[in-house]
Amino acid sequence: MITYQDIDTFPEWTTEEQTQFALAVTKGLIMDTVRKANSGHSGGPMSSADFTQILFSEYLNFDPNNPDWFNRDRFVLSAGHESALIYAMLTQIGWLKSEDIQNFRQLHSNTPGHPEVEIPGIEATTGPLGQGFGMAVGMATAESMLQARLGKLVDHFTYVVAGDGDFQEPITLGASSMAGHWGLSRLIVFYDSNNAQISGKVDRADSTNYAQVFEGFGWHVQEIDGHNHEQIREAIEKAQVVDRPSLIIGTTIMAQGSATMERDHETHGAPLPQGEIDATKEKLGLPNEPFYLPKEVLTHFQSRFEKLKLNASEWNVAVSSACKNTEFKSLWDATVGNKVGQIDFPEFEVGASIATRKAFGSTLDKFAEQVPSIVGGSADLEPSNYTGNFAKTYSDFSPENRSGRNLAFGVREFPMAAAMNGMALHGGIIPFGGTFLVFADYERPALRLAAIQHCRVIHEFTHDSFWVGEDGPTHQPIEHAMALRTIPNFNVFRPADAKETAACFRLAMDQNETPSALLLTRQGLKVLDQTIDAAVDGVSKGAYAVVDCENPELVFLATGSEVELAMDVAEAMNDKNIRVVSMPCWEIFEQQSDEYKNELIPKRGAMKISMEAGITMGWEKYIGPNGLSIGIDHFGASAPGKALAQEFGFTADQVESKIKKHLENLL
Ligand SMILES: Cc1ncc(C[n+]2csc(CCOP(=O)(O)OP(=O)(O)O)c2C)c(N)n1
Ligand SMILES: [Mg+2]
Repeated sequence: MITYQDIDTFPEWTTEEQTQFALAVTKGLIMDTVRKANSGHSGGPMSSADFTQILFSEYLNFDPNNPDWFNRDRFVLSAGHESALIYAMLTQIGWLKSEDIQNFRQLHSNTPGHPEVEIPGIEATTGPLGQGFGMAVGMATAESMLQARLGKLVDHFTYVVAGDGDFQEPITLGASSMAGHWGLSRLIVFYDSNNAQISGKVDRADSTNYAQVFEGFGWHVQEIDGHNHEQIREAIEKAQVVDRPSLIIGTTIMAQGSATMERDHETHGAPLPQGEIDATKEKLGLPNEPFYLPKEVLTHFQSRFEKLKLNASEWNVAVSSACKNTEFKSLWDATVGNKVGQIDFPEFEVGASIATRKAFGSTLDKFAEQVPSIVGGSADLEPSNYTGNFAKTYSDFSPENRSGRNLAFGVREFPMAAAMNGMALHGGIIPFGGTFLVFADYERPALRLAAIQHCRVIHEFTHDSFWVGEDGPTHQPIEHAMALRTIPNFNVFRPADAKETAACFRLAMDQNETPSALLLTRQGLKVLDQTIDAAVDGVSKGAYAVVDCENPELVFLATGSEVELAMDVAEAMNDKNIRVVSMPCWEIFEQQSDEYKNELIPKRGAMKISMEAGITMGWEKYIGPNGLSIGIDHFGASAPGKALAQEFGFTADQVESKIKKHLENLL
């Protein structure tokens, strides 16, 4: 066996010998990284290492000088716990330094426990199993959509490494079904099938025939020995040319290469014992030296770099040349360049009764004409979400119609939300996705990951309260608005009328670092008597007065449909000095100056009353100890919306008497 002692003759070794040694070095790095942190995962990275090393050193297209190069292949480590593996790759590329991997899992290091998107070379934050897979489907979708519109300047693969846990998560199945339906032929997934997971052998929990399942989804499936390098290369090359998404199922061995712990599931989430590491290094022909990474291995790994750099610089020239055409340039700037300029708004007649979901549809139609990067669709609630006109105008994205801008997501809320994150991370696209607010719970893990990753995604959540009516308690959101507000870096908009809806949509497009949810009504709401500019101005402060007075005795804080209610109550109580505040977005309001916040909602001297058709928990923040919350702290019921409003105390009369009673009790 060739060992480190022969390193001087490294250039004379066969390519396979060089690859084998580089792989041994990678395994050494993985073991040392996890050992030094005394925390992390060793077994999985070692079983996925063959595929990943070959992919990175022989196939992956990137610009060594620029991790953000737009046309790079995307690589998503869906098995995020295998982070030590990707950090070993990034160290060999040169985007991470040896110090970085020695700081694994430490505060402010470039090598956190699970891959985080802020790190150069990391495409997506992964760790919640299955979501990396879902995001990769979104990236491959974005690539295909952009290529249809911009040509071969967008032309790359999306690779995934996924483990048993990813495949057991149902989101993977939903996302794969979408990918098969859309024929995403540039998506290539390696399944590290190592028959080990945290609690033991995989066959304790799973006997699925994934080859059959994925063939059923319309994928191209190959089954290989995941440690056989020739089979890996052949499988990648085959996967690159087939007309369907590809699954390469690699049968692998947990902790492959270790001295005595191969196949042991206990290696999943722990450093290998130092004695085992020493023995493994000896077995692999490595010196007993921590973080051993000889320059010969780096040179071997980087042997393609000149070619890769040339390729990227030729691409830059091709972009400049294509952009000489002004029409192309404006499309390029609007998509890849992420430029959203001045946009015209739809018009809404003051006093007309328009459901905010319908206003969303009109706004979408108007904006989509002017903003080519808007793409998206509904999780099979097209008529309810009012995205049908968009679908008709821009047609469904499909294998035959790559330039379609509508995504018929089907009833796949969680895969939809994860794919939207992938599209946003890919860039060039502003994705939107619609469903009922009550089903935001189905998407929640992806909403959270959108917020963590600073993704600009726009979620349209209609049927936003008990006002849904007859569909009953299963379809009536109660805790949802407040539950969404608990997610950090996540904007929850609940607009009061059609104009506010358009303004919220516009604002959401400018939130480059923050996901947005628009909570919209099924029922009609009166269009407020203000200009669109006033609505934009008001919404951009998060909260503003729609009925104002000086030195208010009562301040009503209302969102969405309850703004109209608040205005009716204020009119009925016109013997009092009342300010009505429409509060479409708490998060944006919180970003305003203290002066503005305290002026609009005085801390003292005025009684604050919140009105929102949702749980009251949370409103204490604004109403203070003596305030009153009009809300609903129990599930709804099946009946017409108006009957429910009566039943749940949401008529102006009932609210007025509650307020009066509250005032009396305080005296
Ligand atoms: C959604 C989700 N559930 C649970 C976990 C905790 N978890 C991390 S890895 C893992 C086991 C995964 O097994 P496998 O993919 O086979 O990884 P291997 O042990 O082969 O490295 C679990 C349950 C998680 N990260 N995400
Ligand atoms: Mg496994």
